[in-house]
Amino acid sequence: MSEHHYDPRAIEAKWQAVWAAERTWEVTNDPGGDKAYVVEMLPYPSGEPHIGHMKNYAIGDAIAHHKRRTGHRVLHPMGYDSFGLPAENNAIKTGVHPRIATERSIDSFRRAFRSWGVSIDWSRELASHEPAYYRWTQWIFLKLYERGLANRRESAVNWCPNDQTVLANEQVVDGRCERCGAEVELRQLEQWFLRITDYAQRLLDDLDTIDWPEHVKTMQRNWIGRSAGAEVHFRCQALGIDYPVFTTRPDTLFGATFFVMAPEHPDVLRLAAGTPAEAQVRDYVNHALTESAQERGDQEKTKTGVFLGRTVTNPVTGEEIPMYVADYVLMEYGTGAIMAVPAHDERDFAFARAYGLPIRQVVAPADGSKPPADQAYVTKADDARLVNSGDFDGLTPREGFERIVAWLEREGIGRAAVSFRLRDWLISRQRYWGCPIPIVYCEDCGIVAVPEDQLPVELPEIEDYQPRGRSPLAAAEQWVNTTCPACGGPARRETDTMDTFVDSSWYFLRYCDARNDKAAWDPAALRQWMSVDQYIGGVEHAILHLLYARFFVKVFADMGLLDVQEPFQSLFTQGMILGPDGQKMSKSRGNVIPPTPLIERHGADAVRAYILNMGPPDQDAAWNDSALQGTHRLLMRLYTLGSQLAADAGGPLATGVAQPAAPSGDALTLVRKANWAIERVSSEFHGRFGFHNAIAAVTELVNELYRLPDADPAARRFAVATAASLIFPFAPHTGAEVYELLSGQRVWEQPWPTADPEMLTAETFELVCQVNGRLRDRVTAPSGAQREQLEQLALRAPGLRAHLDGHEIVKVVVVPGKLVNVVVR
Ligand code: ANZ
Ligand code: ZN
Repeated sequence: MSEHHYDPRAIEAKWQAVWAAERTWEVTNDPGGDKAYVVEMLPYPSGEPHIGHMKNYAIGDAIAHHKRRTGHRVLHPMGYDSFGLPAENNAIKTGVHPRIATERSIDSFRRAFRSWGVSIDWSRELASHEPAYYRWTQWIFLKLYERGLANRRESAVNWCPNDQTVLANEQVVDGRCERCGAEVELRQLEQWFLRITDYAQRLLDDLDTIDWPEHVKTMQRNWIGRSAGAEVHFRCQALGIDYPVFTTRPDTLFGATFFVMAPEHPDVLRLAAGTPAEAQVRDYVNHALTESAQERGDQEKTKTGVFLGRTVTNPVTGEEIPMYVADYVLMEYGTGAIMAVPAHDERDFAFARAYGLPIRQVVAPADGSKPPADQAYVTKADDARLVNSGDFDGLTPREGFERIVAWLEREGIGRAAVSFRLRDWLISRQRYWGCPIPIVYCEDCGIVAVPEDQLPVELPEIEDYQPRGRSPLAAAEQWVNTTCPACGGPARRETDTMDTFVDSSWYFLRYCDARNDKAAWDPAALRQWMSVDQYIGGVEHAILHLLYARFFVKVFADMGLLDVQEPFQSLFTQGMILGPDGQKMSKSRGNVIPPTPLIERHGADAVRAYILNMGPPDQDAAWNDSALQGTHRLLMRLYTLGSQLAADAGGPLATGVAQPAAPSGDALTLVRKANWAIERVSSEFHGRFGFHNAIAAVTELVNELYRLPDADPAARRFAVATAASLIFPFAPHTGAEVYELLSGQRVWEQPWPTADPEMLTAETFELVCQVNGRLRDRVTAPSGAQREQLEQLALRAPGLRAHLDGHEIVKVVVVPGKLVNVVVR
């Protein structure tokens, strides 16, 4: 068979050249037809792409190909998330400018994607570090600023001492920097925030409108963290000030025996001023400010705090209750102050125990039993009742909640309220390699936005990237010193740059109109393509990127720049490829599988198809070299079949590769198998993308072709062409080659095959149909058919009609797999 040698290098180079020369995968924005917008999360270009990238793009590419061949105009673009810390840290180490290193890496990504045969519309390629892109990132910032959605304010922020920059809450994992693992410190700094909290409710509600994995939605819901409760005002008579608290348990208001403020609460020092507690409070606050949010939130931690020397009035009992400052109350949640109900809240209970404060039970089991005395009784179920709560005694906690909130509202000292865990998005970074924030500081005018026609504010060239507690840009005096766009006086540029998550929150919009140099996009282009029909990426972006992108889209919708509310209608999160040892791939474990040598050996098609063949693509799976060889063998066998058949026929036939009419014998078996495969493969594109099942179906079809070498050639050609057509989304070069060998046609220009229903039943037999024991007809019946189905088939057989009409059926005898005898009178 050597003349039919499968040479993936030659085949892949051939088709890649065709696709590049003909720009096969480019689409215009001209309206018409059904659209499908397929996007894989854009890569961060660092070094070379790894095998995980290959999985991401293999999945997306298969979907894009299938969409094209089912009649859609498909937009399948590519870009690079090319600002960011790794390139800058590399620059500090090696002196290579981040732009040089990044662009080098982009080159190798681009080369890789071409050599993998990914069907990308290259005319829309973008990179977020290019001024032509970040000019619009800056424009977006200005739009948010105009709408009051971007603001600069001082607050306690997460500081990574290693990366020397602030981090968003989302970038702190278990108290550590998501990137480098260093323990995060709290610092009081002036930073830029985007008011994503204004959109909390919509971000929550609209999760119900999108087709995303349930666990990703759950992560977003938890991150947004909506709590329904009440705001209640507690008056400090001495200062004549009302302090609101947020509580989820207004039903426990009669049990509030003390009051606690967060150390950052702006009134803490004022309250303590002039009391004997003043010095101690000051020390406590200073200490608390150095603790991480992680430490402070720790349930197990011994509770500490200091009496503020003041009291507030519990509005329902009229009692004066002491005010404390304690670090277990966080400034960023609710109002930064709480009513403490030690009998029913664990943290308050621990604090009351430690400081000898009264614990008053106001909720009790309905059956009169006593809850354990050494812990808080936290239940709010209907089998509990309010006690020690005046007129509200005897109500369930749920009823108590409603009635007490209604009472507070009537009295004007409280109201129903909702709190979100979600915080505003901190976007300023004290680093060089990012998008400059288009703001200047003027001595006279204060904060001034750079006018739109002066964008982009380009990143200046600098020599020294070392951050020293401020952005390296601060040292670029030439650049920093500028004139105020408002008054023309001296001004200084903002030296912080934007978090790279800002860049990646809108790139899928830019793809729709990537070469527009008059605007970030033309809304008409977005009307063409948005929302993304299928988004594919790693589950590690479940919160950050996906939440930020949703926020941006909602803001743009409010600005009339976009007609949809959600960026990604369907989301698919792929699992990881693990090393051969079943462990996460890492340099230190030495279990990394680099794609390039594998592709040189087996071809890109084999590697792509193998990756999809590893199992359900949303699951993690370990690398297995012999399974890769198995997939390679499948492609080889398919190619061999195709080239043999083509050689036998002396080249592509005018008769083509259509399904032969009325096949029988082995030909029928093959035609049936091919139709079965069409059905199997097609169904995986509508389900959970179980492409391993699809490839298994093609494998079975190929096996059948080898088992029946003498079947009629027309049926063989049909079956092989079908296999090529079906494998094309997963192994595009080989699919295209085999299809062309047999038909002279381009497989991607052919519609996706549809199964012939006649050919979908597995095996059949001839059912003998009798009336009163005499043969009247024979009909084809499915082998596995049950009694009722056989009876129906026989009663409908044309040959029986005349013998049944006008007669009474006495009984029907069925011998499954053989005959039906109808007894009439
Ligand atoms: C009184 C009470 C009684 C509470 C009770 C709970 C149980 P979630 O569910 O997470 O929204 N709280 C409010 N603001 C806080 C802050 N800034 N720092 C720390 N704790 C704060 O939690 C809401 C509850 O957490 C609120 O309801 C409040 O304590 C506390 F039996 O108020 B509760
Ligand atoms: Zn000015």
